Amino acid sequence: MNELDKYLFDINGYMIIENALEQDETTELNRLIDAQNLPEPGLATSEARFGSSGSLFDENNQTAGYLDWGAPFNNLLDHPAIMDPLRFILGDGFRIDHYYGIYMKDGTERLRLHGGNTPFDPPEYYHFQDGKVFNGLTVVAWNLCETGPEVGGFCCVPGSHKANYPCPPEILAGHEQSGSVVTPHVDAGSAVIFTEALTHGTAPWVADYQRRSLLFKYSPAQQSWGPSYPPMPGVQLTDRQKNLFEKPYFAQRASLFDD
Ligand SMILES: O=C(O)CCC(=O)C(=O)O
Repeated sequence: MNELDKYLFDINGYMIIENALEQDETTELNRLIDAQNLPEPGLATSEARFGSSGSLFDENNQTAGYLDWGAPFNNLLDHPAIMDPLRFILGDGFRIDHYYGIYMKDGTERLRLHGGNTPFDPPEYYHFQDGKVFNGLTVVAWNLCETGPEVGGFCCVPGSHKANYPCPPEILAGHEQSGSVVTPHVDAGSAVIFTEALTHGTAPWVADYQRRSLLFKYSPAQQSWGPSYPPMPGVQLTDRQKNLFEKPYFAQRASLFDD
């Protein structure tokens, strides 16, 4: 994170890490998803999710989701391209809170705009103090295909993580037609990092290829968004990857970094 990256994240509430993955990494992730023979995505948001880390609200329904589908998924957990941005956004000791995939077919509906600084939502905040940013739940969305204004996908109201007024109904209703909502162009292999304090959602999908994104949601060390924690997958993990599965606590937490 150089000074420009910090400035832009502070004013926008999101950033794009361009071409974080090599093309063969994206191809392999897509191949592993194909191998699952998932049902066709539906037109409703509820039918456009896959591979989640179990139920957030049911302790007895905890599975490892797509992290059980092979090392390429687990390599994304602490991919070198995201670790410095996440340290800047969340501080050291952040943890994987939950994760799921999004797949959409031509015609899959939008997801309403949500998040935003006002009204205040305790686990989803953006705060600046003592020369540092502090954030709650933060998302790394790995794009396995191209998304953007022509086709749909992630959209947001840039800067709304600092909003002092609730998002007006004209913007909520108008969504991507409103001039305030941006659907950034994001290439396959790039990652969008955004604070959940940002007003964001999904623009409807209108492409002849399937949208695929892998959403990893991280919380700061001391916090959990949901009542359950994702289980460690049954594949070999590095020590640092294992640390990301630590339960929420702050005191004496191991660093995720060598320096
Ligand atoms: O389409 C996206 O990438 C945003 C999805 C989202 O905000 C959500 O699943 O809560």
